[in-house]
Amino acid sequence: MNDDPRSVPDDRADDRADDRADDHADGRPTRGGLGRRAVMLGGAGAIGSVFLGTRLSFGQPTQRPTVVRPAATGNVKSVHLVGTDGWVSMPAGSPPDLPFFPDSLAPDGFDTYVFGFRDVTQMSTAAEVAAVRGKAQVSAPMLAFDEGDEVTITLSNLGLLMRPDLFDGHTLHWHGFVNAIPLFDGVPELSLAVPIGRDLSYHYRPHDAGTYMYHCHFEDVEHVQMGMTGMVFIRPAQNRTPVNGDPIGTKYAYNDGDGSTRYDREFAFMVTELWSAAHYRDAHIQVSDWTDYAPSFWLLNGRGYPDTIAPPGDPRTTAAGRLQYQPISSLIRCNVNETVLLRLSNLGYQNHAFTLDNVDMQVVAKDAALLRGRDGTTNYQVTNTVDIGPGESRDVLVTPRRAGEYLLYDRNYAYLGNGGGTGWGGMMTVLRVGAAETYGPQTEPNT
Ligand SMILES: [Cu+2]
Repeated sequence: MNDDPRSVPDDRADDRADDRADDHADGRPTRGGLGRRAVMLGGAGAIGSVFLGTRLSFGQPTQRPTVVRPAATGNVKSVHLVGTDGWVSMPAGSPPDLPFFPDSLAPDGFDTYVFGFRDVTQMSTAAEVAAVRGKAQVSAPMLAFDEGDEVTITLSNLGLLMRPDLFDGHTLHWHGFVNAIPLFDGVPELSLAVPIGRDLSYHYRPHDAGTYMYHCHFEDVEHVQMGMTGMVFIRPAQNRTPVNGDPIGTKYAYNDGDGSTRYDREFAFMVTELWSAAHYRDAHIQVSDWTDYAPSFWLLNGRGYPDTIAPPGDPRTTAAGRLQYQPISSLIRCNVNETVLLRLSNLGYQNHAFTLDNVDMQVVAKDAALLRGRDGTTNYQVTNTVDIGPGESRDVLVTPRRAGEYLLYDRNYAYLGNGGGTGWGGMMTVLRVGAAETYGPQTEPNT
């Protein structure tokens, strides 16, 4: 637990205040909080949706379409995340699948209930942080650090606005981090979780460059499916001491020693599926039998095609837009002959096989490990299909030699639709290759 002034106060006092407010003559809340008794007595449906609809409209979007900006002092970097619930939007035109989709409780512009994280690193008061309750984003804020950093990630649990009957904790599990001590590994059965109204700072010292992922490990099948998944990657020390005569500022995926993982631009993809029925049941106080898992949407960074190709700054992603809680773009842009690093992490429950039409893909690492033997033998694979299982990551280099648009998509056509509708959707995005110098140097991933 920490003394950070931004940490979240115990919300029991708020609940009592909410309860008093709920005693208003007409039984409706009179202040800016959804009273627990209002939900329990009045029914989550009507009050929850009316209230949430108003609250969402004045939200100050702080979600970045790219990596979180940590508070940094030298190599000490700190990030503050919260865990809560919220609402997101699947692609327009997805057919109804009643009663599950669209969810009847969803505020205007949204259709799917989620749990998720939000980045509140730049917020300065506890009130600002607490106001993020009920405004989770999917996928989770993207995190990037440098090898050798001292990393602190503070997680605050804001509770679930729609499910005040639940007292679920949240945790942060950095999947693939080799030497986390149990206290900071986020597996609640082996250590601890963050209860509602509390916060915990996780400490890491990343020594191994590569592409990882993070997720909540509390009731993990449910919380992972509900949206508490995100990318985290570590940039190699070699970026500070370029090899091969490369100039300062050259970027590499790994400490390869020979410059073979050099890239010009990077794009990261959180690969997940979304089962509408389970999300509906969580909003409507019902339970799911997870052995019935039957996803209805296939997502890259929380979006299905064509939402995947909405670029950063797209009107749909700004304050009033339906993608405001899915801020991370999956559109890939580069100039001809540039090398693009694709960081893929799968925290869905299905295997996926990605193909990129007409451009060779070179897999240089699997599960944050460079494909190089102890004897120095390089085992990079040039392929037209990259397989990636649940919990796995891949680092893939592509160097398109001709301008144009190329599709990156899952080869399983069943995963290229939205909710069983007609037309293309799902796990697909576009590699847009411009003529030389169409795009200026990339300053941040996924932009
Ligand atoms: Cu959780």
